[in-house]
Amino acid sequence: MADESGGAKRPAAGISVVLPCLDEAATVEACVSKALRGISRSGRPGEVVVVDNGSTDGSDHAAKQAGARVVREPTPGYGAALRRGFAAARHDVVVMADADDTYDLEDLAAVAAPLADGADLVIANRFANIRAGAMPWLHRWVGVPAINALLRTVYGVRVSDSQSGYRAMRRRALDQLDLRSDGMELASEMLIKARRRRLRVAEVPSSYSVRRGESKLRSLRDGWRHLRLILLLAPSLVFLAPGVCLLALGLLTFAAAFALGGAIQVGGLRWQPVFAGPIFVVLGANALGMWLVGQERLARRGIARRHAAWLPKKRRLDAALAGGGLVALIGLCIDLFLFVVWVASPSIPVLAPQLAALAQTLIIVGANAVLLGLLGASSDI
Ligand SMILES: Nc1nc2c(ncn2[C@@H]2O[C@H](COP(=O)(O)OP(=O)(O)OP(=O)(O)O)[C@@H](O)[C@H]2O)c(=O)[nH]1
Ligand SMILES: [Mg+2]
Repeated sequence: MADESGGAKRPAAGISVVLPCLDEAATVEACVSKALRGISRSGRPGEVVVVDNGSTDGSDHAAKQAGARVVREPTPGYGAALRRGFAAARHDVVVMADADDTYDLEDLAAVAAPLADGADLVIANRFANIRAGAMPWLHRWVGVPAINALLRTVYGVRVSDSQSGYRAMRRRALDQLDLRSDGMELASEMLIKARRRRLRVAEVPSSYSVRRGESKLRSLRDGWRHLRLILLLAPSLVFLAPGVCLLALGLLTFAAAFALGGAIQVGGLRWQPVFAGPIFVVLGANALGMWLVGQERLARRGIARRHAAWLPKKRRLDAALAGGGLVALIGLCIDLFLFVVWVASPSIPVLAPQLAALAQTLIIVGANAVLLGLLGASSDI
C-alpha cells in the first residue's frame, strides 16, 4: 500500500472491527452499536466495517444507520467477505467477529489486549462460556474438536477453539498471513499460516450466545472445505507418507517376485507379485516427485520449509534429466537384454517376466522424473 507521496501508508493507531454480514437484519444493528461501544471503552479511535455480499433483507442499510462503513464484496463467502473487510480496514488493530450478535463485542478491548504484550493473533475462546443452545451438539462435540485435533496433529496448532470467529490481530500479522480462502475455512487457514510463519497466537476466554436469524454455516460443505484446506497445505501428509509406503511396498513386492520366481499361494488363491510391484513403485515414485514440487510451491510462498535446498535451483533440472534419464536407460538396457536372449533361444528365460516388469517400471519412473524436472523448472521461470 502506498500513499500519494509514494511512501508506505501507515495504518491509523486505533481499532477496525470487521463484520462479514449476509442477511443479518435482525442483529447487525445491535452488533455495530456494541462494537462502537467496545471501541469507545477501549479509549482508542476506531471504525466498524460491515462487508455485505448482496444481502436482500436490508442489512446494509441497517448497518449504515447504526454507524458502520459498509463495503461490498462480489465473491460470495465468509472468507471473501472478511478479506475484503481486512483490506478496507484503516486501523492497525483489526478485530473480526460475526454480525449475528453471538460474540460479546462490547468487550473487544479484552480480546485485543494480548496484542499489546506481543501477541500477533488473539483467538476468543467461546468454550469458556457457551450459553445454552448457542452451538449445535454436532459442532460442539464433534466438528470443532475434530478440526482442533487435525490442526494440532498435522501442524502443531494448539488452540482450544480453532473455529472461533472472534479474533484480533495487527495489520502486520494480517499482511504476513496472505489469506486466500473464500469460505469458512479461512478460520483454519489463518491458524495454519500463523503457525507456519511463527506468529505468536494467544487465547482469551470469551462467550458465545444464541444466534438470531438463519445460520450460514453448512456442516458438511464447510467441514469438507476445512479438511480439504488442511490436506492441501500439508504435502508431507498427502504425498510424502503415502509415497514412502507405496515405494517400500513396491520394493518388497519386487523382491518377493524375484525370490519366489512365480505365484504366491494363499489358501485357494494364487497371487503374482510381478504384476503388483510396478504399480506400487510407479505410484510411490510419482507421489514423492509431487511432494517435492508441492513443497517447493509452498516454500516459495513462505508456508513450508524448502526440502530441496541442498540442490541449487539451477542444478535441479540437470539432476532430474541426468537421474531420470539414467534410470530409464537402465530399464531400456534390461529390455534389450531380454530381447537378445529371446532372439537367441526359442524358450522364455527364467525370471523373464520379473525382469520385464522391472524394465518397464524403471522406464516409467525415469521418464516421469524427467517430466517432473521440466515441470518444476518451467514453473520457476
Ligand atoms: N458477507 C458475507 N457474510 C457472510 C457470508 N457467509 C456468512 N457470512 C457472515 O459471516 C458470519 C458468520 O456466519 P455464521 O452463519 O454466523 O456462521 P457460524 O458463526 O459459524 O455459525 P452459527 O454458530 O450458526 O452462527 C455471519 O455474520 C454471517 O452473516 C457470505 O457469504 N458473505
Ligand atoms: Mg455466527
